[in-house]
Amino acid sequence: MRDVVRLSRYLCRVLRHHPEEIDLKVDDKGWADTTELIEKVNTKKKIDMETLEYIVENDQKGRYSFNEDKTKIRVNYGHSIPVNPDYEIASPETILYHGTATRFLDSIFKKGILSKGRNLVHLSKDIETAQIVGARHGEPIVLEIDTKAMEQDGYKFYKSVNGIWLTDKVPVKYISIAEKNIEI
Ligand code: HQG
Repeated sequence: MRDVVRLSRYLCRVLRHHPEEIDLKVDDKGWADTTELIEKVNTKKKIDMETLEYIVENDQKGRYSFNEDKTKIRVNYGHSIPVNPDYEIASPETILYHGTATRFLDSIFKKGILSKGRNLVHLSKDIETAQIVGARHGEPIVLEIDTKAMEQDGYKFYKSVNGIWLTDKVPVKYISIAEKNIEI
C-alpha cells in the first residue's frame, strides 16, 4: 500500500511538473501515452498496467483519467507544465473556499490568492476539504471566495473533478475568512 502511495506521488510529479525527468512526452491537454509512461517510469520505479489501473481507479481525489481505451493517461488538475486538460468554464453558483496556512495570510491579503507553483489557483466546494488542503502547508485556515462578485466582474472559473474549481487568481477584495473556522 505504501508503495502505491509513493508511486502515485511519483506519477503526479512527472505528469504535472517534470515529464522531462524521464523524457516523457505530455501533450498540450496533459495526456501521456500509457505504454510509454509505464516503460519510462519503470526505469525509476517498478510499475505495470495492473498497478497503474489500480492507482487510477482508487485514487481518493480522482487525480487521474485514462482515455476511453486506456492508451492515454493524464492528471486532471494541479499542473505547473503548460497544459490545458479540457477545463470546462462553468459557474460555481455557490461560495467556494480556499484552504491555506495561517502563515500565508498577510501575503494573501496584500497580493490576493496567486497560483504560485501551479498554473491555476485551486478552490474547494466545501469547507472541510479546504481545511484538509490548507493543513498540507501548516496551521490551516479557510478563506471564503465571493465567486458571484468575481463572475460579475468578468473572472472565469473552471470545473475540475471532485468539487475542485480552478481560477487564474483571486484578488483581495473577493476574499474573507470563513466564519466556520471559529467552530473547527
Ligand atoms: C498559497 C492538492 C502567499 C496558497 C490540493 C497555498 C489542491 C500564497 C500555496 C491542489 C499566496 C500554494 C492545490 C500569496 C496563494 N502569498 N501564499 N499571495 N497565494 N498562496 O500546493 O491550493 O493532493 O500549489 O494558499 O488538494 O494548496 O496535489 O496549492 O497554500 O487541490 O492532488 O500558496 O493540490 O491536490 O500551494 O493545493 P499549492 P494548494 P493534490
